[in-house]
Amino acid sequence: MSKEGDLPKLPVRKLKIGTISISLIVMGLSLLGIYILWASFGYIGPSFSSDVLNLQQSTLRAEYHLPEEPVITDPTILQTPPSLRPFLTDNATSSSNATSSSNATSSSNATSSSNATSSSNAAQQNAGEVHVSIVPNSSTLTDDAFSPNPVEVTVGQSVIWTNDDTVFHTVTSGTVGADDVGQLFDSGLTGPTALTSQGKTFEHKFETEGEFPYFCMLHPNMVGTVSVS
Ligand SMILES: [Cu+2]
Repeated sequence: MSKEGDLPKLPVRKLKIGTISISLIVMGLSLLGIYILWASFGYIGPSFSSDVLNLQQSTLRAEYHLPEEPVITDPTILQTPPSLRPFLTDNATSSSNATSSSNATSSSNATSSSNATSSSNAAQQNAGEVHVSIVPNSSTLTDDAFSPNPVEVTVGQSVIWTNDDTVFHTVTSGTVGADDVGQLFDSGLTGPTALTSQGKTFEHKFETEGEFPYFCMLHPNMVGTVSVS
């Protein structure tokens, strides 16, 4: 036992000290090199978070032909976490009382008229406007998310979309990925026409004949058509 233990000890210890000291020197020189580079050039990488995320946003928006990121100025929306913004109620979003009351009246009008839509479409066309409902749970639907679909109007008539769902939707002209998305009409992601919550309405007057497809930017599976004759 003692012979075996005594003999190999000396060379092993010498080898270990050599390896460790070389490692320490290499590590020290590396750190010194990094420090010299940092001291002479400073930080030269991308400043993460905002810069990189903004770049990603604009690149992806360009790739999918989405409009520029909207600048949100409404303090109520800014103070709400993005994930909760679809659930903003009319009371919460109303920075002015006037908007909430007008929303309330328009929603009551819309519900009564959407009931009427099924019974008499002709009566509504006389009024110069046609109502389309964004039906409840429409985020899971496709060409039945908007009712009626396709909606038929004559030149000069307006279509009024009412969000009868409880989540945020958009009514955006064009088809997903097309170059002209939102050019004809777009309820948008912010602003007074944004269909952020139940009862909100968006109106567009159709001045030319044609078939006008539209969709929801937040749920591109939701598609509809306005047929103008
Ligand atoms: Cu939607």
